[in-house]
Amino acid sequence: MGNQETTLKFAKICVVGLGYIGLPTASTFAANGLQVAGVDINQSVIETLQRGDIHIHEPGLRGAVEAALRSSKLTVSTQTEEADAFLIAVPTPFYEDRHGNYEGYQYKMADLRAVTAAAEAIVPVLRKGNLVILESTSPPRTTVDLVAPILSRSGLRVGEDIFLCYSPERVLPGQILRELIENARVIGGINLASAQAGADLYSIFVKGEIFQTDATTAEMVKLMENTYRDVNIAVANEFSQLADHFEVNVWEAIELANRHPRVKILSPGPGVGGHCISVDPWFFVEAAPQMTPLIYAARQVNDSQPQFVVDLVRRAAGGLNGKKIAVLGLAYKPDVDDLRESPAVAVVTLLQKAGAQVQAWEPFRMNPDLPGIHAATNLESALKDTEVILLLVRHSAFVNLTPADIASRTQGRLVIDTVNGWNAQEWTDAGFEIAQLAAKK
Ligand code: SAJ
Repeated sequence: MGNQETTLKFAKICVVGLGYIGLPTASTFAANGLQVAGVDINQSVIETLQRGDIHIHEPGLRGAVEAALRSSKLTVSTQTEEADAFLIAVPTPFYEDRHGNYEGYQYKMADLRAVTAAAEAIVPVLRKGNLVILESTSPPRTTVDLVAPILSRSGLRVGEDIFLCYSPERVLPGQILRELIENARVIGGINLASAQAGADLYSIFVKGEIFQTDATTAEMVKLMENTYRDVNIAVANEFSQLADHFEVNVWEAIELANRHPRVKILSPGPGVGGHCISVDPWFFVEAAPQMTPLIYAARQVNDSQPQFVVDLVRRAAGGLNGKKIAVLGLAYKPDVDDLRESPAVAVVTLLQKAGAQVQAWEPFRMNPDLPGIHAATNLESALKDTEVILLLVRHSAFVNLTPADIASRTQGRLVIDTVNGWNAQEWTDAGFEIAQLAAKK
């Protein structure tokens, strides 16, 4: 799409949804001189922010939000306000209690109620010349078929009186503040003028390249990125199941295969979690179940990894009933506090169902508030009286634990490493028995 001059000026923006994306985006715009109204329907999020605290863990975010609030460039409330531009960054999970069916296959369905509510909340304050940008990961055509019709209830012509874009966030949790600025950004407008308006807004702080396209392409780009990663992790996980079957150390095999100049196999593990990669591929499956057998199969493989880990533990420990197991890590991936769709949580649940007594230690979430899961308050209490030490998340703090650190805290001598966090030889030398995700037995 070509460039087009616009005279849009952005003095004030309103960011709807103050989660992992909305809050860093709001504070970054504020740091760049814009007046930012941050909106969240969750009163406790607003109260937390107003007392100078923060409800999510992301390196550097606390300081950025504090500075933005102190400068009064960022204000937070539960009410959507008039602004020059609106960013919608609300969750798009799937329904827990509703499934689609295609020829006997069950698939998950996108829950777009938060996007709908956010768009509806903007309608009463919308003015001519405004720009609205949807950032939430969404099924193809959501911007055109869902958001545009809602905004047109304002009486303003979408694409003429107001501009509308889809621009996916692509930042990696743990590096959000840096990637927001440095990553390339795709801006999909419902027409050329909208794409240009979106590019004008993001160019305020984005240093990466900005690409303009149409809204549905931008939606697909986002889903393709995460689906690509899911499928690639699935093949790594399937390799781990094969390696287990053939009694091969999967980590060694992957390292050797990756010496090939065009091969880059990702890491197997307890599964794929988080609110993106384990969710987004379903948006394609739901939109076209008859065209997505590969994407569907990848989801099945990744979702089967927690059970594979539980079977590994059962074999290594000689049964699960009554076994005392210390689980290290509940987060969905290393060095984040996010437990959404976490495979580690799925492993704990399955272990407990099989009769194991699990104490889980998650240093990034002291109070994980997971019904039925016993979370220890520190490493000592997790390890107390344990028989098995099960490493599920490659947190830096866990990788740095030595055999001596564990030996001094427990009598347990069976270590199970599902993420290649520890050097097996070191643990064996220190008198531990170590089982790895797919290794020689
Ligand atoms: N995982 C593996 N093996 C690997 C890599 C990851 O098992 O080799 C697991 C992780 O442990 C985790 C899950 O996959 O459970 C997803 O982790 P991730 O680091 O791959 O991705 P996310 O979900 O934290 O962030 C992704 C990113 N997308 C891509 O890399 C294509 C990020 O850039 C997106 O912004 C984000 O999704 C999003 O919000 O969509």
